[in-house]
Amino acid sequence: MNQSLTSLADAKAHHEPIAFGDADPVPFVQALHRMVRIRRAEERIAENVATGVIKCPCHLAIGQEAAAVGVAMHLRSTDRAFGAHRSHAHFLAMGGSLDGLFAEVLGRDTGVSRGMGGSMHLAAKEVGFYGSVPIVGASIPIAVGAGLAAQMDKKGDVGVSFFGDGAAEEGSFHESMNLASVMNLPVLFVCENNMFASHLHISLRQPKNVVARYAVAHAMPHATVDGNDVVAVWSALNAAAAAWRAGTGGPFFLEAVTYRWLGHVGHRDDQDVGVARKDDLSDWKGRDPVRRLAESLATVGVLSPKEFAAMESAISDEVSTSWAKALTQPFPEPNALLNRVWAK
Ligand SMILES: Cc1ncc(C[n+]2csc(CCOP(=O)(O)OP(=O)(O)O)c2C)c(N)n1
Repeated sequence: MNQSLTSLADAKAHHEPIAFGDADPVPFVQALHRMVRIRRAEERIAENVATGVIKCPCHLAIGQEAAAVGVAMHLRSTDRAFGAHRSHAHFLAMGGSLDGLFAEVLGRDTGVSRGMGGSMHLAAKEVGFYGSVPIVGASIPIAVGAGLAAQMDKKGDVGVSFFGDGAAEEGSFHESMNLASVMNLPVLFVCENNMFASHLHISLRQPKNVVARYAVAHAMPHATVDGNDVVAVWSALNAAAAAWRAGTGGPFFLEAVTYRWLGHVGHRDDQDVGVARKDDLSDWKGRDPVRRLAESLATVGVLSPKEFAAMESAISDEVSTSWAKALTQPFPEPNALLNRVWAK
């Protein structure tokens, strides 16, 4: 395989609108809706981290929306997906409740983890998002267990793990890849390669910037795509998803090359903590997954700029209403701290 990301890692490349190829553009209107909803929700969270209204650490995925949404377009509520510390986008892409997310980051009792987990402990089992685990690499083996369960249940479901390039440096990642491969488990490994682990660029941590080389080592089918191109992300999974649903699918490794617009944690852009960010950030903003998709949909005559503006405005209203509601929600009772330590 090509051991370098070449133009996929180039901030100045891939600014053009997205090509649909053989894909029907119509379902991507819904994809755009989900991506804008994630962006607006995270912008609202960022503002409230900045003012101190939100007290928990929040890792934002602004700029990475296409990877989450392109994968989620293939998923169904009986699948079991797992995320990590940066999972607002996965949760919302799969259809998790905006009210539940906002209440959770505000520590309220109606949050998806009853206000006990904050930004990094999200779950929405009703849509197949089983939980996010902020210990880097920790949820990857859990997704493999979900893949084993799916294989035994024979209903064509898949276990899914979302993680970053930094997580590929954990032992659990390699053990998980090996087991999924040896047992031919239906597991989707989604590496969002944003090229940073906290503040360290991949060029300072790894001999190569392609994470999919580990899929080669584990004899696993794989694809490395522009993670800011939702059609590319979706297309890369078509064959694997068909095989899972037919009950014949094994593991697949998807590397979505992307970039986060904000820093590792919080609302700042962290340009001062890495030379690459200072040089790259404005160009990566030009590779905006939302703008590129909106332009493509306009070009093929499926969503006009006016309709897109109306979509954005309706989403902004929904986000404002949901945020205002979350602020009125009660905090948990203090004794809940003890009552919820063990599951009964
Ligand atoms: C086992 C473990 N080590 C270190 C940390 C601290 N930590 C949190 S996120 C992170 C970087 C993760 O990078 P990556 O997996 O690429 O995800 P990204 O933040 O880029 O989305 C680190 C080192 C942790 N949470 N867990």
